[in-house]
Formats: sequence, C-alpha cells, structure tokens
Amino acid sequence: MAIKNNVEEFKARRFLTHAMGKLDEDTVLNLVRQGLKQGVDSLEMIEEARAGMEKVGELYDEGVYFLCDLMVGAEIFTDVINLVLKSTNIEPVSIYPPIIFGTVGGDIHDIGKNIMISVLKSKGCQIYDLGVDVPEAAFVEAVKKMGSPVLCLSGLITTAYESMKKIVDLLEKEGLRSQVSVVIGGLVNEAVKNYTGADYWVTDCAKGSELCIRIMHDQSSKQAIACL
Ligand code: B12
Repeated sequence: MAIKNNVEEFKARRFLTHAMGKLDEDTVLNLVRQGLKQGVDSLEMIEEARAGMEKVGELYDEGVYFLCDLMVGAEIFTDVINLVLKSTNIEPVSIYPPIIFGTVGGDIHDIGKNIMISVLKSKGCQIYDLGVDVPEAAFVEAVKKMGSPVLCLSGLITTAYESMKKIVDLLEKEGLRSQVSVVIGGLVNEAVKNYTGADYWVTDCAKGSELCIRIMHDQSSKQAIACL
C-alpha cells in the first residue's frame, strides 16, 4: 500500500536524505526496502538518496568527512541502486540507435552515469557506454560510428567542463555537431552548459531519461519527414 499521508511521506523522504548524509547504511537500506514495499516511486527514492550524497560532498569539503567516507557513501549509494533496480525488470528493446554515454576525461565518478544508464535501459533504450575518464576523441569516434542522435556526458569535477567543451568543439570540427544533441549531467548548471556549448544540462535522472527519449523521438520524426 502506498504511503497515503503527505506528512508521513515527507518525513520518510527527509529521513532517507538524512540517513544517507550520515552514512547510516542500515537505515538507508531499510528505508529503501520499506519504500519499495509501499510503492514509493523508485526514481524519487534515488533522488532523495542523491540529495544525501550532496551532503556527504559538503561535509567532505568542510573537512568533516575524508576520502574514505566518500567511498563509503559511494558503496551505500550503489547498494541503493541495486535494490531499486532489482524491482524493475525490463529488457531493452529500442528502435533507435544507441545513446552514447561516458564520464569525460580526467573524471572517474560513475555512480550517476550508471544510474542514468540503468534508468534509460529500463525504458527500452540501448546504450553504448564508453566508461570513465574517456578521451575526447573517443566520444566523437563513437558518434561517427553509431550515428546516435544523443551524446550523454557525465562530469563531477571542475576540470570535466574543459573536456566537455573540447568534445563539443571537436564535433563541430568534424562536421557532426548538427546531427547530435549533447546532454551533460553531474555537477553541472546553465553556466556550464553555456561554457561547454552543450545543448542541455540535467541533474535529475527522471528528467534526463525523458529528455533523451524525446530527442530520439523528435530526431527520428524529422528523418521520417525528410524521407517523404
Ligand atoms: C562518491 C564521490 C566520489 C567517489 C566516486 C565513486 C564513483 N565510482 O563514482 C570517489 C571516492 C572515488 C571520489 C573521488 C574523487 N572525488 Co568525489 N565525490 C563523490 C560525491 C560525494 C558523490 C558523487 C555521487 O556519486 N553522487 C550521486 C550521483 C547519483 O549523483 P550525480 O553524479 O550528480 O548523478 C545524478 C545526476 O547528476 C544525473 N547524471 C549524472 N551524470 C549524468 C549525465 C547525463 C548525460 C545525464 C542526463 C544525467 C546525469 O544522474 C544522477 C541521477 O541521480 C561528490 C559530492 C557531490 N556533491 O556530488 C564528490 C565530489 C564530486 N568529489 C570531489 C572530489 C574533489 C573528488 C576527488 C578529486 C578527491 C581526491 N582528492 O582524490 C576524487 C576525483 C578523482 C577523479 N579524477 O575523478 C568534489 C569535486 C569538486 C569539484 N568541483 O571539482 C565533490 C563535489 C566533493 C566536494 N564537495 O568537494 N568521489
């Protein structure tokens, strides 16, 4: 039965963010199990846990947490994702070319990338995952080879922005820019989008998957019209 009472629902969500921020693994996993049983939306739970990870990052910044704590956070978050994904069981069946995805050069953060990929797969998309710390040219080669209308770049450290910009410049140089929409995610915002020359920025996996599917759909409609 879904949580009916708004106040209770609100409290449960705050608890998840709070427990994640405190790296309280048992509480986090129990809240997620309970949420799954009660029919709470999986993507919303992921977002609540992600907000807790932001807190972990802030405490690391303030010198309260250390690198090992970031790693513990990453492990708990991965357990959350595994729990949530066990409850969705959809095989990818896509009529579109694969979406190209990767964490850009110099950056090894991949939790967000992997979540986005799992969500997209659960919605029937095919993904070509280039992994982490991917050189700029590899993204451009993949766009050329696969003819995908969507290129997804993940980046969480400031140096990642330079790499994203180089990828967009390289796409331009190779004459591929107009055929592919560049979507960036991770620690990004409007200013980063403008700096890098990307088309869209996203920090929410539900919005990210809707956006990618919409782009693929629009692109294929355009191609169909061009063939008439
Ligand atoms: C976990 C973590 C780590 C783990 C990463 C494990 C892993 N396998 O990814 C470890 C411990 C390895 C790590 C290492 C480092 N980290 Co770190 N890390 C974090 C932390 C706490 C959480 C990141 C995370 O996983 N969040 C949860 C995920 C789900 O959120 P997300 O990535 O934003 O993804 C969501 C959306 O953005 C979206 N998304 C993500 N990508 C994309 C792409 C597309 C196309 C779309 C549509 C959507 C999308 O999908 C997700 C949906 O929920 C952040 C703090 C923070 N505020 O984010 C610091 C943080 C990113 N790390 C930081 C730093 C400094 C480092 C290190 C340099 C530390 C060091 N001294 O070595 C190294 C970096 C090494 C490198 N070269 O990359 C800084 C970066 C600061 C900066 N501005 O440059 C942060 C912000 C911490 C801080 N406040 O100081 N880190």
